[in-house]
Amino acid sequence: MMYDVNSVREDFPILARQIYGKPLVYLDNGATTQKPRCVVEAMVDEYYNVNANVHRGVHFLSQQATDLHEASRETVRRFINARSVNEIVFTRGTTESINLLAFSFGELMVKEGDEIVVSAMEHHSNIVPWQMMCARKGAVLKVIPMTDEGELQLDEYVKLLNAKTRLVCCTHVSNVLGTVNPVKELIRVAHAHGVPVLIDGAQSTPHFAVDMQDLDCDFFAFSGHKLYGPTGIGVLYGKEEWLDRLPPYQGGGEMIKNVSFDLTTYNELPYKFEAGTPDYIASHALAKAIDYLTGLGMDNVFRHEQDLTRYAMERMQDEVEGMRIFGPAEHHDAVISFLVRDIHHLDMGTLLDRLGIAVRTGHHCAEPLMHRLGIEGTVRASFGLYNTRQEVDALVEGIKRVAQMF
Ligand code: C6P
Repeated sequence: MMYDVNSVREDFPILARQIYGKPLVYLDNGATTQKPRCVVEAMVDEYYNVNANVHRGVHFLSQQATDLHEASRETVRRFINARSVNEIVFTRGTTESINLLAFSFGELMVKEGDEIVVSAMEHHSNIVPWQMMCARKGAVLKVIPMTDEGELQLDEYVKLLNAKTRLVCCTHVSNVLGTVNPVKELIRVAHAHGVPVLIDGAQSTPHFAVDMQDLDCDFFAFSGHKLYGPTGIGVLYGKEEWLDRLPPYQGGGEMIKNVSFDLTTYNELPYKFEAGTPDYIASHALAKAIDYLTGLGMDNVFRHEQDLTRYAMERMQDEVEGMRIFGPAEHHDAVISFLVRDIHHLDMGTLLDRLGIAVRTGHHCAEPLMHRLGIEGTVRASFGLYNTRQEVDALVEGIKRVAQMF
């Protein structure tokens, strides 16, 4: 199938906007993606025509809303090829998914002196919840180091695993470097040591197909808003045998079977982890976003974005004097972090903005990675399925123009 990016763009009204009188060039997809019409319309339609609380009412609307919510869970299951809908927990996003796991896993599995392994290129949301849990339990955080090129050092990783290791937590794709980590290999090695693995899929799920049964990870977290879906919804995938054993994270309605002052029992999966009214409007709209993505074809999306990334990296490297691109040459996803000479990232970002080009600047919520690279921050262009080669051209010309001003 031909991928027609111009017709794809028509599904995203915001892309027609002008910024400071220039056409918007939106290259901040790593932070959040724009929404196709079908996603926004699904939300409006449900609020106007179906809205009622789920899992509670005998009345028609409540049942209809419940059916939509549970059908969305099945859509997510299919999207990541999980074995069962019991393995799909709706959360507010990647951050909440990881906090949920850090609490529940910590309660059940971690004691003083135990070790949790994370990588040098994690987002704060895959570091801080583990630090908090380690502080609570007296456990220790260990870090998989990386090379100067931005690839994890697998020989060092193997040496970190021992009888005290309880969990390995690693990002699938770095939100700063674009590195696609060899997570299947990380998981295989961890399992050989009897250690379960959490993969942070916030930056992989929007760009290529993921398969829980093929990866064989024990836990996987991602956000709806980076996946062309709404804000406020995300997913924690967990193998059923793990989720069955783990204690609940939050208490309240929905997550219980029976409550009395003497004894409270918990609901079955996945509801045990979903206290309170879920964002059933967002779950339905997330399913629409997934349908939209799978309709385009994840392989087509991947090929299109890889083409843009290669093209951008080549032009930036060849044409901009003093260009420094962070991250590996191979296994590089649709994220390009860079600095030009000694131009401050904030200056570059601000001046690109005046040209209508939206990029992100700063530490990208990965301060330990910045320390490792010996820098304060970068400028980051991140591509989505609606970006074009013309937009890459605008970026490169914009960078050149800013560079001339300094
Ligand atoms: N990264 C970025 O601009 P939330 O905020 O919960 O949806 O996602 C957190 C998160 C977790 N892991 C990775 C790898 C991420 O990239 C993010 C979010 C955004 O890079 C916002 S800081």
